[in-house]
Amino acid sequence: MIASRELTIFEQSFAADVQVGLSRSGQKELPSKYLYDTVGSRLFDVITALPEYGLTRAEERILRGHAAEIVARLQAPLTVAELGSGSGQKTRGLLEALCVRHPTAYYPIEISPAALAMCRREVGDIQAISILGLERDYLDGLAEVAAARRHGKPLLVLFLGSTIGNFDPPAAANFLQELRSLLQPGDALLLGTDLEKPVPVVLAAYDDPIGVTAAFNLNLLGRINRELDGHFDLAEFDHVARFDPTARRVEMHLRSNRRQRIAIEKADLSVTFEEGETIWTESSHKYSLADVLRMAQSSGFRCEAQWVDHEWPFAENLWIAE
Ligand code: AVI
Repeated sequence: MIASRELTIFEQSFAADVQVGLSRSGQKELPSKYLYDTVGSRLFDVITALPEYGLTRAEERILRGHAAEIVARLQAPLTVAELGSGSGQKTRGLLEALCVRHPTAYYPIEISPAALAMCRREVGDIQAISILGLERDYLDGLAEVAAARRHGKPLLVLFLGSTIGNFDPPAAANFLQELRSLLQPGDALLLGTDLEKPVPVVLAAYDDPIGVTAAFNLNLLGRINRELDGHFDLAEFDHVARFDPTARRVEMHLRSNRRQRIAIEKADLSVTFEEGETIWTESSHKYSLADVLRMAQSSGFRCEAQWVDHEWPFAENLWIAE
């Protein structure tokens, strides 16, 4: 039971997730969504600029190089909803190409108000765009956009950056099916997926030599200290990136470098870590092009086109709701 006195609703669910995840009898886990507080979001932005992390640049190359071609395959006019817009930087070229063709309403959907503000600054000067930011969970925000659609105007949903890879496969399948259920036949989804690549390349992307990804991961314990009165000593945990070849995913863990007991006051929890025991904090699945086609089919879409970056294997996939 978590003491609810003086906890905000957000703190209560954060505390409950921490309590469940760290009390597991086997592998301890924390949900990766908590990596993204203000500090974590800034660190993630730095990750996207690291030479070892080619994912974001690959997607930017595809969107820049093929914006006209992508737009030519879409109906006009349409409304754009972006799930997790981040700064809006990589979407800019695509939005420009859409707005040249037709005035376009753009709904960035983000739980972070700071990201929404950044996104408005980044794309607000595009001619003929109207921006309506929604501070919501992805599917709640999308449901709102879909409910407000006028005269059957088609929707383009953007889910970029291979964020789908942070869901485990059953959760990804559920998410895509729910997303599809909010759409009408003919609506489009542009989905970014990071592709399989040599294991050393993947591992370097999630364990960079200057330690930005380590800081991003450790910040989760810092956040528990700050927001839930935790007592983690960050120097007693190490960032670890592992590749699981069967699941085809890279995993981030935080490994306790000694036996220790940690109290987290607002989660009403005192938890023991053995030396070498880890907390699993994130998975990032890597796909084949065939995986993406299968996912489209099993969630009620057909894959209209795939654009692949060969410098950093990454695919931008245009799916049409059937
Ligand atoms: C947001 N997401 C797609 C990133 C990824 O590559 O899985 C998060 C990340 N974690 C560590 N580095 C980047």
